[in-house]
Amino acid sequence: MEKAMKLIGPWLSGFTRRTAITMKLLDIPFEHLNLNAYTDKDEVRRYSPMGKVPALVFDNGETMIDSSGIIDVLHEMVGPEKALIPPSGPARFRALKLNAIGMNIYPKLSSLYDETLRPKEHQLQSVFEGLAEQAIIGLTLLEQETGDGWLVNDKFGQADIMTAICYQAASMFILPDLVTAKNFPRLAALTERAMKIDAFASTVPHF
Ligand SMILES: N[C@@H](CCC(=O)N[C@@H](CS)C(=O)NCC(=O)O)C(=O)O
Repeated sequence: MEKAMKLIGPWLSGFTRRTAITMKLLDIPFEHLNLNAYTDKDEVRRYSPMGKVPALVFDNGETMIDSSGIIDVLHEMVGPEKALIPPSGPARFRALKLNAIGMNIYPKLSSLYDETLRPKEHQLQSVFEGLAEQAIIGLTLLEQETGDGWLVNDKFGQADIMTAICYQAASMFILPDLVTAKNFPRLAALTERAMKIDAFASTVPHF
């Protein structure tokens, strides 16, 4: 029997989550190891020596970290027809451009969370505000690019996945007062559409 790949990381990590959603949509079976980079450090390092998640252990035993590289390999495995990003041209450009905005919003949300872990006397309001401002600018850019369907070629793909992951993390957990359906109606609607897709809905973290 072929050995299933192992995906290491929790759904609370948006990068792990996008990798899992991709694997589910591409029908690539995997075993999920729900290990947290911070609270399960030693176990994570057995697979991912730097302690980063996601890490994917391929069926040949090799391990890769970083969701972008992993997803690139997964897309190559299934071929351009099934890949969740257009193979070339303006549609690919748009997908990469919008996905990159999401990929740069998410670390701001993670840093905002990390700031809350500091003792109050070591927290800086200016740091909170700076990070929140950058996240909001990114979400505003995505809101402006969102219509009634999916973001690229009206096919659910990588840009939609990262956009909806960012909107959920911001609205449900990190910036619930600022990131609301009232302020970002198109992102809220896009996320609602994504929630109808099992691969997406089945990976919502317990915020
Ligand atoms: N660019 C990486 C980012 C991965 C990342 O930062 N993961 C976080 C969890 S969301 C992590 O591993 N944190 C632990 C650490 O940096 O030590 C990717 O796309 O996979």
